[in-house]
Amino acid sequence: MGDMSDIRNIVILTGAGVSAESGIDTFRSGTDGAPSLWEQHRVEDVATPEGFARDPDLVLRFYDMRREAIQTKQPNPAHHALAKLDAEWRGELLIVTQNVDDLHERAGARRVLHMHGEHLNAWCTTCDTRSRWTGPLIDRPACPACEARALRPDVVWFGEMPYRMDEIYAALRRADLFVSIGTSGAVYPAAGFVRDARSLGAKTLELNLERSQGSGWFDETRLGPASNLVPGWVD
Ligand code: BJW
Repeated sequence: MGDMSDIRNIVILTGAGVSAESGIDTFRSGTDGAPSLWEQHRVEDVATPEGFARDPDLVLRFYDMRREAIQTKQPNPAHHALAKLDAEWRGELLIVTQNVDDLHERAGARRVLHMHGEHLNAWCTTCDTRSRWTGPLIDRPACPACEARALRPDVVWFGEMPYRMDEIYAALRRADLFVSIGTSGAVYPAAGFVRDARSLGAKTLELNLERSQGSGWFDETRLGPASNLVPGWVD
């Protein structure tokens, strides 16, 4: 993917691997996609509506803890390189991130779409309002709009529809290049974007620490840490 002269529109998909070197844990490790554990719970058990219904305190504690941790982390060279590309690229560009952290934005990227939601937002399940989330959700703060004590993290759990899919597919249809960075290819629909992009005529490039479940679908896969590979690709 060295020659970019015939590329005008780019879609970049990022996953937990792009934030790993900022000190934020990934969800799975290795090519078998084995889940990491949080207090003996699989992420698949805490990141579901059923898990929330079963034990809301456990799930709220998990998100309160992660939100607090993320605020102490800083963007790494991969986020900065993507922000630079975003600032300089004159064609269409969309960074579709599965991450709920705000490290792309804190690095200065503007064209970012959070398909799995954002840690900084709470969602009122009573009146459907999204608000910036301040104190811990475990304390059941009131919704600023309707005052119900029914806030949950504004993130997409298994079985829920990821956000802004129409915009994502519209961008994939126009893309000349699809780049996937630091994602295991274990979670759909994001894991299917490479096939969608390919069948729509885009070139496809994967940047990942190790081969992923989707590697076979890419025109090219480069292996290494994102903090090294992404600046190398952008420059
Ligand atoms: C580095 C690195 C470094 C590390 N440098 N790289 C059977 C078949 C197909 C689908 C399904 C199925 N059964 C159920 C489904 C659907 C389900 C699904 O996919 N399940 C799978 C488990 C099979 N999906 C859903 O339910 C989704 N909704 C849905 O499908 O709705 C219907 C629909 C259909 C069609 C169109 C539209 C809609 C919703 C999925 C929601 C996922 N939510 C989570 C939690 C978000 C909130 C939170 O953060 O807590 O999203 S789960 C978790 O996984 C999180 C992530 O965004 C997501 C992906 O993880 P990611 O980013 O890939 O991280 P890891 O840890 O898996 O991988 C890290 C990678 O980085 C690795 O490859 C490392 O090598 C690499 N790496 N260090 C570079 N330094």
